[in-house]
Amino acid sequence: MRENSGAHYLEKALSLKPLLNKKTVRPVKVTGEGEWLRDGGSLLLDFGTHLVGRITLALDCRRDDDLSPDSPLLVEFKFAEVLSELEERPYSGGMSRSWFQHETVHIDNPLEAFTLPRRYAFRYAKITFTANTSYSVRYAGCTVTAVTSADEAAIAPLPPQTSSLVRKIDETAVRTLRDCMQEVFEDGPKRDRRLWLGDLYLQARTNYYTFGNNDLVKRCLYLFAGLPHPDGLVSSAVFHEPVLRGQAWILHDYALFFIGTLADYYRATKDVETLRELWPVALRQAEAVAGSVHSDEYFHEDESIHADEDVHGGEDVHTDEDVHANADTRVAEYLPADRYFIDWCPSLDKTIPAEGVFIMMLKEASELAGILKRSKDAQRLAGIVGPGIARMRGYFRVESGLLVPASGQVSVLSQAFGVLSGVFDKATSRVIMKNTLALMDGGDIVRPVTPFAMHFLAEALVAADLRRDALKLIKDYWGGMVKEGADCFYEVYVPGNPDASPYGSPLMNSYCHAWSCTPAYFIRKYGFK
Ligand code: RAM
Repeated sequence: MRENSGAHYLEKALSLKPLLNKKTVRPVKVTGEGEWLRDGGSLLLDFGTHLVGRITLALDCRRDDDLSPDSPLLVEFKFAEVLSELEERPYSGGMSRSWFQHETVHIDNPLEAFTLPRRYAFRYAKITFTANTSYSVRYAGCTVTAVTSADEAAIAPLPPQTSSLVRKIDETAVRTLRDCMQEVFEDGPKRDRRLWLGDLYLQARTNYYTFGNNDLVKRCLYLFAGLPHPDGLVSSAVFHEPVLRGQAWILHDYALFFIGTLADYYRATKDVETLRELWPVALRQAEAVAGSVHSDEYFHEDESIHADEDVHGGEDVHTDEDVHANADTRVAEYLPADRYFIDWCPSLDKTIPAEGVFIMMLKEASELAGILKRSKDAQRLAGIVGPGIARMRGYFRVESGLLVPASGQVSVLSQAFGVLSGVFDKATSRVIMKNTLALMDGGDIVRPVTPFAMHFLAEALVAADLRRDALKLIKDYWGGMVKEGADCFYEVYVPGNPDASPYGSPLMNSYCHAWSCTPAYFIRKYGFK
């Protein structure tokens, strides 16, 4: 089998499948305990914190004539990560309602303990005995076999001076990551229970400072490498069960994050063998994404966002010479930003964030090429990234000290990814981020809606040497969820708007979401207290 073939990559991935650690957990509170129930009577179990696992329920039965049950028991289970998921609300969103954690089962022998076969993610379980049985049932006990591939013993204690809020944020972040670590790094154990590359990029970074399960990162990289699209781009997500396959979607930021994930993996492990094996996949992502910038197929003059139309005033640093200086092939004037995820914010102009991710990841690729002494690849990458750097410079407006695309939109994420691209010097980066914070404090600026995107804002603050502001952001934003009683960090969080959802209903949102776990990374890497 060839070293770089898909089959070889998949074989490696399968050999790294982790064993799951199991723990038995019981509810801390059972509402309805001691009551005899039937005909719509219900129990509410609270496990005290978030869990992922299978539930086993035991019941006592009573029939007036003291004979054993004469019909099956019909039981409806509703699992919820947060209590509001138990509210009865209409749902008309596009995402399948089969994601709701609802299960109705017939139990033929209610005298025997019953285990639901499917895994659920929850803190609460509402159990309703819906049928008009001739007998009643009473709670007799419940256990959950909680599963994770994370080793909780690996978590180092925080320094004693750490404040209680930071401690709580860290604990919530670590729990979020723990419950998303299963046979792969899942995005959310409720939904999508799938390995997404953008989520992996942030989970893996946090993992190095917490559970240190490097082989799980390696497994996930090999899974993506083993399931490429015909053009060599990796899928944005992999389903590892019930059938192993790559998802049809390609997102360019996610494909590029393959490079960043590999670079971080190498820095954490110095595993040069894996780096060498996966290098062709990493390089392909850079080339294929850059190729789509240049490609005629995608270049429609009338639809393009002309980066330089609006920013060509005298004050701009951008010149056509800059744009073409390093190009080794024909250069289009824009990145197809609609192929980038970046955030669920619907009104976001993604031009600058897309450019930022492109530059960040191409720089990572150049570093890896240097480590592998692949000078031709390094040269090629420098040629590819050059025009992007020139375009990024062109977005800076001297008069406002902000990065603005042709649409004129001022967004937090344009500033964050602009700074993270490393194109601007420290002083300019500080100006950009200070201006961003000022606008976020009551001004008019398009804000991120996911902790995924907020991560990059925090990282940009650190990159601009504004660590105090990064800590304040973590305390305000992720601390906001903690103060609202979160056990894990949510997929989407817009302070003051609990109904925010990309799926038409917060019922569909995941409340333990991988991409939200990065406070533990910041707290532990930078010693935030
Ligand atoms: C959603 C999930 C996942 C994310 C993708 C882009 O389905 O939240 O975590 O990576 O969107």
